[in-house]
Parts: sequence; C-alpha cells; structure tokens
Amino acid sequence: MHPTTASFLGGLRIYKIVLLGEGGVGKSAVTMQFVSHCFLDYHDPTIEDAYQRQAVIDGESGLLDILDTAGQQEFTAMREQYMRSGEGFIIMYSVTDRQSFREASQAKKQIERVRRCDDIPMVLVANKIDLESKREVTTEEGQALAQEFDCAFFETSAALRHFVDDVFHSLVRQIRRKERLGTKSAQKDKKHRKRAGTILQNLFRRQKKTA
Ligand SMILES: Nc1nc2c(ncn2[C@@H]2O[C@H](COP(=O)(O)OP(=O)(O)OP(=O)(O)O)[C@@H](O)[C@H]2O)c(=O)[nH]1
Ligand SMILES: [Mg+2]
Repeated sequence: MHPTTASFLGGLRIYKIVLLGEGGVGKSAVTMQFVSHCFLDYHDPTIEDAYQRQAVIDGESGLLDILDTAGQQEFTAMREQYMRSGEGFIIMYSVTDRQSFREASQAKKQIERVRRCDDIPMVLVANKIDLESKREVTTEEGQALAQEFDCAFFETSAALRHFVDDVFHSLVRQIRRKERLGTKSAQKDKKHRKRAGTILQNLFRRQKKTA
C-alpha cells in the first residue's frame, strides 16, 4: 500500500503504525500491553508480528494496524520495507540502555532517507521507567532528542502499563492532523486551479471578442 493512501476496513480507517527500536527495548511488551492488557515478562526476539486493535480516539473510531518489528540485527533486513509502508512510527529506546538511545537517532535518519521527507508522524518513546535504579538515559536527554526530531515524547513502562495508550493515541492524532492538512491544501490547490482556469477562460473570451 502507498503510505499516503488511506485504507478502510468495514468503514473503519486503518492506521498503519510501525514500531522501531533496538532489540530488547520493549517494543513487543508495549504492543502487547496496548493490544491485550498483559505484560510479556520474557524476551522472545521478534522477527515480525502484526496486531490489529480497534480504538476510539477523540470520539472517532479507527483500526490500528501495528507492525512490531525486529530489533535484533540478524532480523532487520526488512526494515526499509517497513519504513516505506508505515503512516506513523514509534521509535523506542530503553532508559536502561544508552546504546538503544543512540540507535533511535539512526532509525529516525533511516526513515527520512527512505521516505525522502521530514513530515512523518512519529513518537519517541523511552520505555522501562519502572527500572529507575538502572536508568542510563535521563528524561531531559529524551526530551531534547524529541525536540530535535520535532515529535512527541513519552516515557513508558510496559511492566506497569504507564502511558502506553498515550503513545498510540498521540500517533493516530498526528496522522489525522497530517491528513486534514493534506486535504485542506488539496482543496486550496483545487480552488486555485479553478480560479486560474476562470481567469484564462475570460481572457480567451475577451481576446475572441476583440479579434
Ligand atoms: N521492567 C520492565 N521490563 C520490560 C519493560 N518492557 C519490556 N521489558 C522486558 O524487556 C525484555 C525485552 O522486551 P521485548 O518486548 O521482548 O523487547 P523487543 O523490543 O520486542 O525486542 P526484539 O523483539 O528483540 O526487538 C523482556 O524481558 C520484557 O519483559 C518495562 O517497561 N519494564
Ligand atoms: Mg519484540
């Protein structure tokens, strides 16, 4: 599917969401909490898993199509393909793992390279905040990176289900906002084209009269 083409199922708008981040940061645990309200307390490296969950966000129903991708190097060959197909991205790192924080910047750069644009709905997520004693990345560092990315930022705990819904809801809101802006500018373009057409027609008529 072309990422800018909205798709529907049974009248419901489908939002294509992709989770990216280093192996072990908690992508699957956060997804499972969002989808099934349960915590995965073991690490079973993902190859690729897809989930769908219906949600009402700001009074409007939607179907979230979530792609939980592989963080581990040996499974990341499909990464560019995910980046082409997603409408919105969750870039996750773990506050207990500085390397995963560095990796988040790489993921952002790769998305921009693949999509050749910087207006992409995105949320930066710092997971595992329940492990405060093992924290290696501060909240301020996360906020600064989100500012650099120009995107929303959440600190989450999949273990405690803290701020999990907020991440997905924020992303859907961004996708909707982008879509509304796109529709508005398309309507503006149409109006401009119509006006230009009328001006040309009038000019043509006037020239015919004077000829
Ligand atoms: N304490 C705590 N542990 C977490 C949290 N989120 C995930 N974990 C644990 O971290 C480990 C890795 O979590 P996963 O969700 O499998 O990580 P992943 O990012 O999906 O990893 P890959 O599939 O290999 O890319 C598991 O043992 C989880 O139980 C959290 O918020 N708090
Ligand atoms: Mg996983």
